[in-house]
Amino acid sequence: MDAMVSKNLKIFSDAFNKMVESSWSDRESRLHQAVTYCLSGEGKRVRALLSMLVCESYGKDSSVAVPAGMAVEMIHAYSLAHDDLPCMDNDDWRRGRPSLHRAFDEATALLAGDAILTDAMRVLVDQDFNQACSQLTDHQKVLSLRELTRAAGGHGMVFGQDQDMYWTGKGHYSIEVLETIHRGKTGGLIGAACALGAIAAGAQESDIRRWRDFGVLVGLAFQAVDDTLDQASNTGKSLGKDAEQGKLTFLALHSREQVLELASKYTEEALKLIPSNIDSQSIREFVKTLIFRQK
Ligand code: GRG
Repeated sequence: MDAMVSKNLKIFSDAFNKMVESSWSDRESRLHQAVTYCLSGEGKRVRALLSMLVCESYGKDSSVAVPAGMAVEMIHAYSLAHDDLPCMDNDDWRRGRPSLHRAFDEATALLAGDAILTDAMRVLVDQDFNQACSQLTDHQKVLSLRELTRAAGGHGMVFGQDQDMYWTGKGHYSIEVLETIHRGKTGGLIGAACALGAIAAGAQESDIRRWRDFGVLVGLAFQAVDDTLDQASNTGKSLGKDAEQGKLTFLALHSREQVLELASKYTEEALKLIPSNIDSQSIREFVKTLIFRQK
């Protein structure tokens, strides 16, 4: 792993674990135990790293983007927990251990997801809850909340999930339908992660827009590669679940080689959007490694 990436991963993990520990330390409460379980899973933290690397490309200290990383990782974690519920994908396994409703129960998993979603907004604005957000101005907080709620709500991730469920098992669909789903489900939040990193760096509006579009394309590439890993045994998820459920995936429309080619194409398109007057080498290298990941 690149030194810049591992440095940021350590900064993020230390701050995130501290926030989880201090905010949900009520060991008697089942809800708090479930929230802690969900947030302490072994995720790759790709979204947080993107926020921090974008911020750092402006020469700013990446710790300014830690609240952004926390918020996107929390929304991501809640979405995985709700996605695993029996009424959605019904998955028993996540991040190499029992999914949240299997470790607790369905009602607790639903409530823990609700709590994490709501508190994802709180980590950005409430310094009594998360000291790290005191580095952001009020304007940056409002911009971040707008970006995040647009990406995660009924016109973003939740819409993508709804479309995914609608099309699952239908057996006929096009690349356009697939892209609409994944722009919402995966691309939107990754786009927000990048935009929030730019907001934390104090970038101008045109740059924030570029980073959002960059992230959406990186998200499409990320999803395409994720689809090729459905049969891999080291992802921490159940094996072959997409194929079993008749999921709408890139692999259902193309060969594995074509899907990986498409992922490279999305990434190339994304790289063209990076503003030219900054030092973007680390983030460029990082998004390229995402195409070759094995989990
Ligand atoms: C339930 C509202 C709601 C939305 C769910 C994001 C999502 C929508 C469902 C999760 C399942 C899924 C396959 C999402 C696609 C995005 C994706 C590739 C998730 C896995 O992300 P990683 O690989 O996971 O970054 P880790 O565990 O490393 O954080």
